[in-house]
Amino acid sequence: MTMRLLQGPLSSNGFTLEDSPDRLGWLVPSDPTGSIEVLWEQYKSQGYLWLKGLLDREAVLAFRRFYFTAFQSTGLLKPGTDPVEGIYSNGEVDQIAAHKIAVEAVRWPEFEQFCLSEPIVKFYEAFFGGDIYLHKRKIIRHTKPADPNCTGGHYDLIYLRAGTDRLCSSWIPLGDTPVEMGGLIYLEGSDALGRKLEAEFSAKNGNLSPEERISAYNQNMKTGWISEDLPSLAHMVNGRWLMADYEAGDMVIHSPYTIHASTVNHDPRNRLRLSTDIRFQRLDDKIDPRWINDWSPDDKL
Ligand SMILES: O=C(O)CCC(=O)C(=O)O
Repeated sequence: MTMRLLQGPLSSNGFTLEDSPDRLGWLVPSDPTGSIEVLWEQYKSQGYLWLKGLLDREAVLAFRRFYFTAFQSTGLLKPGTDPVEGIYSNGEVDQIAAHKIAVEAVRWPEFEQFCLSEPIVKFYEAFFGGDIYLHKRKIIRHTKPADPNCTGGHYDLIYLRAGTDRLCSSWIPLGDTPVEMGGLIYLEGSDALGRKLEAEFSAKNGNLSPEERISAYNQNMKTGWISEDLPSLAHMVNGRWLMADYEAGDMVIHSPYTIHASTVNHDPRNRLRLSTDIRFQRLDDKIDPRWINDWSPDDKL
């Protein structure tokens, strides 16, 4: 892949990422049509797979259009612009209406169809070697330009520890998402660190009630995030945050122990970042019962 200069510093929750080759790098793309054995090897060694062009670009953009069209009456989008562009209005948004649509969106049959579209299902059936299960709790996020609040550094098992750890998260950019738009970044080689942290948390959580023990917000974890201070996390492991210029049609999968986060959307065209994150596992593995319902803002996960 071609390296390029960033258009400005990357920041997340008030912390600026160090722009040095020791601290910042690029995700390695994978060919989704490659052999499953090779993809498994890559997944095990990297903790993620950036599956270039797995999905039909037009289908992804059609869903982006469908999603933002639903928000048109809320003031979220710049008047007179095509919803597929997702250009933020910078104006007043009817928060109550927008919230209602966001809650409905994760329940739309069109969203479920998108998540279970053929390329995704076929990929996971081959990857898991059998019948698969899509967690009902599915998330769609839109991120406004310049919003300083980002996803802090975490690994997903913190929220999913009442089921199997043989699961994969899919992060799907719903539209082109160059680095400047604040897509997901990954702490290189962090699957091993996630496993170590989880073992430490399990030991600490041993004396808590069963309900508390699996909670991401118990006394030993507080927020579920390991840290908002992404530069310090990179220093701690003497490693790099890996970023990518995602395109509509890409899907990244990551292990439940791989540490990831997001950065501020600094898109020069003022586009909203739109993405979904959904989780798959083998049908016959244990399913975390807290994830069998649609996402809702108060589901405490
Ligand atoms: O999109 C984001 O900001 C966070 C997504 C995430 O944490 C995930 O895919 O597991």
